Amino acid sequence: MRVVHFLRVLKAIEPVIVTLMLLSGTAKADPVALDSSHIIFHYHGEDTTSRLGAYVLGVGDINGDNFADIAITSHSPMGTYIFFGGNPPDSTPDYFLQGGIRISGLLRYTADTTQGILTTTDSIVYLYPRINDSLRDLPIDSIKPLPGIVNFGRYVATSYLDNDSIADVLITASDPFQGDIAYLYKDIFASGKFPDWAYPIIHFSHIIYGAGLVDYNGDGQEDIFLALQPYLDTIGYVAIFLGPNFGSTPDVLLGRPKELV
Ligand SMILES: [Ca+2]
Ligand SMILES: [Ca+2]
Ligand SMILES: [Ca+2]
Repeated sequence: MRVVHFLRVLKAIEPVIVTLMLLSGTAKADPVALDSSHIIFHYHGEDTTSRLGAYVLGVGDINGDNFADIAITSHSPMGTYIFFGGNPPDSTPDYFLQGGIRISGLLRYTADTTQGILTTTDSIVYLYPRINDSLRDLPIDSIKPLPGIVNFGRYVATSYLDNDSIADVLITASDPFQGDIAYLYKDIFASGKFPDWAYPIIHFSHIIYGAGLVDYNGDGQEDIFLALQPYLDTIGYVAIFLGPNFGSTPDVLLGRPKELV
């Protein structure tokens, strides 16, 4: 019987502590009603500089036991801890992977592997494959930015955008002379590793402060959203590019409600 019905991140309360809670089938999905007796997983970073939990993600079931597994990034040491879920979940890391900026969920990223996860560090996106219900300790491939581009992989979002069963990847980066850029790679580890789509910020008008893939208009096709914080421009908004054929300008701009300006 599967006891744990879902995994929920309660909070990353301090820079160096990550607390997770698991709700059983009899518990209500109301964080306000929970007390410390429900906290069954608690992990501290190595010290106050670890910045543990700047990014926390349920990455899917790596070890094939039907429990979702947990990824927690750390800046010191720079990398990502993976904890196998369970009842209770593992309280010591099962893996420590290079890449502590971002991590992706468990998807299929190449034609010759079943699944894997992506991590980012130092402007490189790494692929760790999942083979026989375990992760390889070393990445089998990586993507580096185009020449002159920095902060590659500050945001990474993945989904299946087309019908080839290979995940497609949205990655943000920065051009030091223009501003941030969003790239979309289809079949990221093939095709010469060049992006299939790009949206560059011009003249530092905005900073990309969030990026992801979501079916915004409910047509069954994933869409791209970019949260654009004002920089030299004075107006911030969320830009949405509707799939499956992404254009060079946003299809929808979600601005700040006028009554709040
Ligand atoms: Ca698992
Ligand atoms: Ca694809
Ligand atoms: Ca859509």
